[in-house]
Amino acid sequence: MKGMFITLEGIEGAGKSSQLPKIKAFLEEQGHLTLCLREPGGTPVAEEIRILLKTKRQDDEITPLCELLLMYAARVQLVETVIKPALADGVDVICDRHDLSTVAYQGAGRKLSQELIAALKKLVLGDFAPDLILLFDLSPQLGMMRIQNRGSSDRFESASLAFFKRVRECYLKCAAENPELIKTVDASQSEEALDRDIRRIIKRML
Ligand code: Z5A
Repeated sequence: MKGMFITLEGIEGAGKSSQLPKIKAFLEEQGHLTLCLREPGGTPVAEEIRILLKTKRQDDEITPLCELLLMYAARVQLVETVIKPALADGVDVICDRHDLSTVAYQGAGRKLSQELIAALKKLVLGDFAPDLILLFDLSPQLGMMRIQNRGSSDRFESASLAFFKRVRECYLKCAAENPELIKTVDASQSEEALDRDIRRIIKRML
């Protein structure tokens, strides 16, 4: 039996990484084998691309188009070498970010053409898509407050509030357009309440 592919989306600080082990535990309680991954990253090559993408540098700033292509380079490596084989073996895969992040961050955030992103997605991924997308919705102000005490910020964390507002609006628009696939959870709740909501959504899916 084919595994389920679940992706977690939302702005920074929304609580995706905190919920990931809880979702894994829940699926394992139901008898599912589960693999947790993140994007960009998840393979040695993709993790190197992640470092490139997250590092702030003055000597050779990454352009929005270069950023988009690097996201897809990391993604195709992860999808082809890890995600598809795991799903084929019947393992559920939970991924902290996937393709919708590109629509929200490179599309709405960096203002690249959504038509270009859709064409690239078609070329690289074909019809491959998650079975469920959990959208952790949070105001950018609250998200920024949550990550403030992390120390120095990376390339993405240094973006403006306006950038994160565009990202959030894009996520919400996509969720309104795809209610069956994208389930929005209120990420301003306590971790326990969030965990309960997510369990309810996944239970319905099982
Ligand atoms: N990116 C992109 O642009 N395009 C793409 O296609 C892809 C990615 C795939 C990856 O960085 C960056 O790549 C990302 C988008 C971009 N950058 N941004 N922004 P990352 O993996 O380092 O960043 P992230 O995915 O945003 O992770 P994050 O900042 O750690 O957010 P999170 O995982 O959603 O949050 P968290 O780590 O679980 O929680 C943050 C803090 O809040 C932490 O102190 C928790 O203890 C606390 N927390 C968590 N939940 C709660 C609740 N419910 N209440 C109170 N406090 C909470």
